[in-house]
Amino acid sequence: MGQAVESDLVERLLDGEHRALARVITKIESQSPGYRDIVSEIHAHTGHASVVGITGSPGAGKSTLVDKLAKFYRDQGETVGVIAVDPSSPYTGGAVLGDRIRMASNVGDMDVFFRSMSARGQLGGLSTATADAVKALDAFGKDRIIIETVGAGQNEVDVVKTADTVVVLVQPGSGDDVQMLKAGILEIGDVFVVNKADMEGASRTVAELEEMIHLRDDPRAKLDMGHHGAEAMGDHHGHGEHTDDDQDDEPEPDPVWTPQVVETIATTGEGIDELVETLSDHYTYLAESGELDEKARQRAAEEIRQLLRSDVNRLLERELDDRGGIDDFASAVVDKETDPYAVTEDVLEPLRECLEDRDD
Ligand SMILES: Nc1nc2c(ncn2[C@@H]2O[C@H](COP(=O)(O)OP(=O)(O)OP(=O)(O)O)[C@@H](O)[C@H]2O)c(=O)[nH]1
Ligand SMILES: [Mg+2]
Repeated sequence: MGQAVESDLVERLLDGEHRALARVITKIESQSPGYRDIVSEIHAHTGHASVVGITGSPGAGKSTLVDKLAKFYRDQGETVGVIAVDPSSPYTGGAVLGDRIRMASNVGDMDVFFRSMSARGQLGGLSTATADAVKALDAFGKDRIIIETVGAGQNEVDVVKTADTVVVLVQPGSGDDVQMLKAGILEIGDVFVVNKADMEGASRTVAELEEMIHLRDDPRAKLDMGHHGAEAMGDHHGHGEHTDDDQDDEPEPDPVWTPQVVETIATTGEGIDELVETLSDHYTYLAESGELDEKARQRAAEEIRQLLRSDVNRLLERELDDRGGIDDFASAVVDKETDPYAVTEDVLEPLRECLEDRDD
């Protein structure tokens, strides 16, 4: 019976019914019974959308930029789905956020489907839920999917990594922002956007970013930093002099992507067309270099690992409960009746035996 309801929901989603799409994402977000069957069913219908992840510090202008991007794509006749992921707000369990209708410029235009999702307690749960929601939008038939998430912690990195292209939004003037990028986000940014280019310090921020990208992509530049000696001699481009304009005439032996820096004023839409073009260039690069497929494989591997971890964890919790809960074990450890290694050995024994038997 439940199965039939789910299949019907999937069918309606595939038929392009927005209400079904919203319900599926709600089920994914709340991990309500049957959501796994739904995601399993829609999986075969995915793989058509291009997915952009946008991250950056609070108030950098992500939502404003996403609105403009969505509008741009809509004006080109493409359909758009937006998921705003908020890793900081704790999931309240059961209470589900309604679809946020935020985009003033796009209200009533259901081809821009907007949805917010909040964090769940368990580790990695949010990136899995995001990936599943992306699948729902993809299977529905959205051409463009945009994921917006605030911040630069591991959670956000994981969330944004579910995208094909990662955009990091920076606002000018705060050197802190650029410093913050060193912690993980710089490595995964394909396109850096200096938004609020109408404000002071934008060109300086652009220069700082380009410098960091240069150091990241040219190991020799790093060597120069370490030893001001022999290695630097053969280096024909000293760090700090790198400009983006002269890279067109450098033929590359392998297709490599050098992260681009784009300036925008999200409030007026200035620079959006350049951003769209850069995103398109990156997508072309991904497709032609084979990285698109490679990324898909890596994502699938990560999804499998994540699910295995959480499912094994659940089995272990159940096993612990069956054995009277962890408190008794803990007390026994404190009372020196046993120790954590021995407990672990004991609890896992049946599993280990089972796997070893199968190997024989
Ligand atoms: N001057 C100027 N202000 C901007 C620009 N882009 C966005 N803003 C303003 O910056 C503020 C924050 O914009 P949002 O789009 O909400 O920023 P956000 O990154 O989504 O913020 P959070 O989701 O809260 O992290 C708003 O008041 C915007 O109007 C810009 O290019 N120039
Ligand atoms: Mg926002």
